[in-house]
Amino acid sequence: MPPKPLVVVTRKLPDAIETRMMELFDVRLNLDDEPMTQAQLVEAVRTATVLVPTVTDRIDSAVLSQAGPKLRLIASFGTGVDHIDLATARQRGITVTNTPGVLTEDTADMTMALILAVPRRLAEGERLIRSGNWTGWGPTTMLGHRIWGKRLGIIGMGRIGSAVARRARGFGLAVHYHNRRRVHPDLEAELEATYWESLDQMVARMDIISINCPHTPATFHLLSARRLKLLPRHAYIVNTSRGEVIDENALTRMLQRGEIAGAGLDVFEQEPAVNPKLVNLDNVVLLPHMGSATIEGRIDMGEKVIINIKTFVDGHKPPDRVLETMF
Ligand code: 8YV
Repeated sequence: MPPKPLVVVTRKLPDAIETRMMELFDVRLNLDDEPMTQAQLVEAVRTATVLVPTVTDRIDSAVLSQAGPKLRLIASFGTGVDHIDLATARQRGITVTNTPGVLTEDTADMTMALILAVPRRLAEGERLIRSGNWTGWGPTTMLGHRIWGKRLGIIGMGRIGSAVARRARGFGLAVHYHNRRRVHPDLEAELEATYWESLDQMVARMDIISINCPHTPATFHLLSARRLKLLPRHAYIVNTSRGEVIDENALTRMLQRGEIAGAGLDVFEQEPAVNPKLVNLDNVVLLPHMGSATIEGRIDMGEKVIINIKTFVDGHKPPDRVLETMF
């Protein structure tokens, strides 16, 4: 029997996934779940045939340039691939795969939860109870804003954006969107969605903005200080994609000054660091990057990773190959 390929997994994965990997491959697990240092990542790419990183690992050109000749596949555990230098991987003939599709519904649920939580002041209300300062119901206390009948502008109408739109319609939101390409007319009709070619034009007219596009060089600070200023003062922003899509400092300043009504953020520019000024604001709901954090989702992601590795080592094209041109 030929030797099994060495698969290095950078973080703790669900037990069922780790067990199946152990059956199939020669696996180096990270049972402590300590994120790897750059030196540990370099050691991993020098020795492994397959690397299984996550969003917390920076697989940049400095790491990849030290990869050994055995490294053939980076089977990332997650959908976003902005932590991997795809160009360098391609130059070195390393295949990159991800786990699309299986975290769509969970991430859309979390997006919807934030769309509800921020205007309805869910976290503030919860904090009030826990503080012991709640003095009882009042006709004008804890008033938020109605969701029903408002306009939602979705930036990035891919799988997750569409899943958010389906949920949003059930809550009486009018769906608007901006995307690199206009979606198929059938999908637009199903979602009764209004397409905006101009992002500037769209953001200036929305009540709520949801970021659902990937982070790429083209979407870095897509919501720049200039563009954020176009939003109406009563608007809310929700981000379950990547922190880098919004200029976080500019957003924080606007939230502090009341130039925008509020924000629901599951992702940040310098994770796990969160701007302390954001933490002190009442009109924000902050979550620790848990959009796809369900046990079912994590197992599905792990299954995809296994399928990608197995098909690759068996000499076939893995189903979830990532090409630079996709982003
Ligand atoms: C994952 C995510 O938890 O898949 C993604 O792109 O942002 C997250 O929901 C994480 O990336 C796992 O690596």
